[in-house]
Amino acid sequence: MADEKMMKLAADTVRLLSADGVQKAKSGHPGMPMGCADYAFDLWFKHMKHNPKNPQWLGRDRFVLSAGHGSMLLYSLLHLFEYGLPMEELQQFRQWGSKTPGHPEFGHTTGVEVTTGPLGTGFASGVGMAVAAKYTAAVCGLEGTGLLDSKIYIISGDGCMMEGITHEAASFAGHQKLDNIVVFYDSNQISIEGSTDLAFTEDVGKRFEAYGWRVIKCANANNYAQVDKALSDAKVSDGRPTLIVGCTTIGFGAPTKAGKASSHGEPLGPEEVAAAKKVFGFPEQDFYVPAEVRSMISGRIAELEKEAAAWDAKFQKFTEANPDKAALLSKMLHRETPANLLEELVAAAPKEKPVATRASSGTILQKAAALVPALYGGAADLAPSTKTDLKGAEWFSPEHREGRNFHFGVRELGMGFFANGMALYGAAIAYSSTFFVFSDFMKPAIRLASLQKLPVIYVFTHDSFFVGEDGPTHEPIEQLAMLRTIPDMTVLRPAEAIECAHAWNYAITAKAPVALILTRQDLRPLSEAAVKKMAFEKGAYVVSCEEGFEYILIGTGSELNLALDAAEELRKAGKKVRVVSMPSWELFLKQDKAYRDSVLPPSCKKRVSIEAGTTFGWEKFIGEEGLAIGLDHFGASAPYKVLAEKFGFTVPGVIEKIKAHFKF
Ligand SMILES: Cc1ncc(C[n+]2csc(CCOP(=O)(O)OP(=O)(O)O)c2C)c(N)n1
Ligand SMILES: [Mg+2]
Repeated sequence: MADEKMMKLAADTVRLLSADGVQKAKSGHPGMPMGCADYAFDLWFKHMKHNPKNPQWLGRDRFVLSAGHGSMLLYSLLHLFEYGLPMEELQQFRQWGSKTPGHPEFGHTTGVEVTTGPLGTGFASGVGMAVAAKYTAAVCGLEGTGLLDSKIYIISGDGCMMEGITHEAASFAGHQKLDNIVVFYDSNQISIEGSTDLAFTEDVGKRFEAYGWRVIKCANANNYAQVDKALSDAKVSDGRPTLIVGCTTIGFGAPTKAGKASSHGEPLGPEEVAAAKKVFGFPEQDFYVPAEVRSMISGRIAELEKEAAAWDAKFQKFTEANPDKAALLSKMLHRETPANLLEELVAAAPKEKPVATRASSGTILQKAAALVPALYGGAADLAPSTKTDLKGAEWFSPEHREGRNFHFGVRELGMGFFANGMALYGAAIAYSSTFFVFSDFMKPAIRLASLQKLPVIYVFTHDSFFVGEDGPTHEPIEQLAMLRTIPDMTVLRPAEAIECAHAWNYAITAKAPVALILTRQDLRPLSEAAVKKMAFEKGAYVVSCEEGFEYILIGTGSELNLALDAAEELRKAGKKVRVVSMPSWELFLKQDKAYRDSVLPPSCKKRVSIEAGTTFGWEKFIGEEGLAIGLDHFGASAPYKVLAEKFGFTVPGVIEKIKAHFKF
């Protein structure tokens, strides 16, 4: 292994590459990479299991840069460790089309395990990865084999520690004794506005001790021997997650800006960069990598490759000795689903009597879980209401890592990120559930799931004012619109049990985030004739129609029944009506114009949407002359039947609005 002098030279290379990258881009954050270079280089060189020749190697540890603004740190490491990120990419930092965007983006740059930037979110995603590593090892019989004992190495800054999300994630990780987590807290006591003393004075170490973490102090994390000792200690599990409180100097080595907020988020300036190079005895040349550093790292990469090859051989033996377990792991890793999943789920759906979609969802989920081993998840303390428990399955805990049900606790935001991390680890289609109104608490996680196109499923129940007595705090209004505005997110609001089976089928196979919006109140099943015509995957389809129809009523979820009943009433009044079920805007908008026009012919202007939520955005489907029936004010506390009357979500209420709007 390399000597201390070489380790220091390599760390200096990382910090100067980072400073150069930011300087060339004329934008970015040099301070954090310069401060963390010693720790990060030692981690990547000596401690972390990885294989640059095969970045997807299953046995690898995971590296999470929760302080995502320090992206040049990660890019410099990816470059030096030959992850296929050439020097030209470091020189194109933050430029259009480069592999080195401002913050690390999963799926964009090889070796980036998670998209980070919103502070604290990487930390929480890392906790999800740690869960997935434990769970996958346990269910696939790999516990204790050393084959799937990945550690999750996270770097967080002061900002991460200030964010509330870190509390939820650390609290959960401590409770679950996730000893495969090692967080380095880059305690440089600086953030954008200056010293952390301005706004943040708690003892973070004590806080984490209270969460049940082991806390290792590293008084000078710009010293090789000290960081190496901290890492060596951290790697040996004591049954708890580990926090290394590393005291660093932001902008370490910058002669006038080190230790100051001015090194946080802007280029150091050419003179300061040149002076820093002098400090470290580097030539003036930009993006300079000493030949001895290159060869030292190449040597290490070859060793890492050998270690991975040894793992492969061991894994091969395991596969031969345990074909069933190996097959299960493969199914999970590939997120395999049976070809007849939809038929199976439809068969499982309760059809005889009116049921709430949350209840049909619960029944369908049992079947789905039996057929799809990668599917697992839980609720934020609302499982009895969201119906997401898997019957007969254990609860995940330190004693039961094979537990397929998760008590995420009352931590919606944390839950959202844990699901992201589970999906990022691989081998998971992760679901999480809560009341729909609390999707607000999960928005940052949902957004990042969408940005990363992660296979996660949100089970959101109690989806409208029909919640009733709990009142306006618990009655979603604008949440549907909120979710529908997120790019790459699919929102499904099934109208009854069979649509719900289709929704689960879609969600499981989507390979991207999907929200299931489900009711608390019972919903009448569709007629057999309507079920035959069901085209759920197209986002909208005709449920009932008369020749020469003049009106189209569009219903989603619980309002499809209302649309059907109102149509009957209109027909009694001599009007010709078509009723459309529209469980998903996104899926409908993906259809070609011919299909869209066949469901909503442009010639028919008398269109009505009915949805128990804000009318925001419905113009897209009903046109300028159409009528959007919804709720553009908060709900109220009363039995839901009373609210339906008061808010006009009854057949007479709907008819009255239609008559007034279309003047007949
Ligand atoms: C959720 C969130 N809020 C605000 C920001 C903007 N921001 C980026 S870095 C930063 C300061 C972070 O301080 P620290 O973690 O100590 O980083 P350092 O200055 O030490 O590099 C802020 C506020 C962000 N990225 N994410
Ligand atoms: Mg800081």
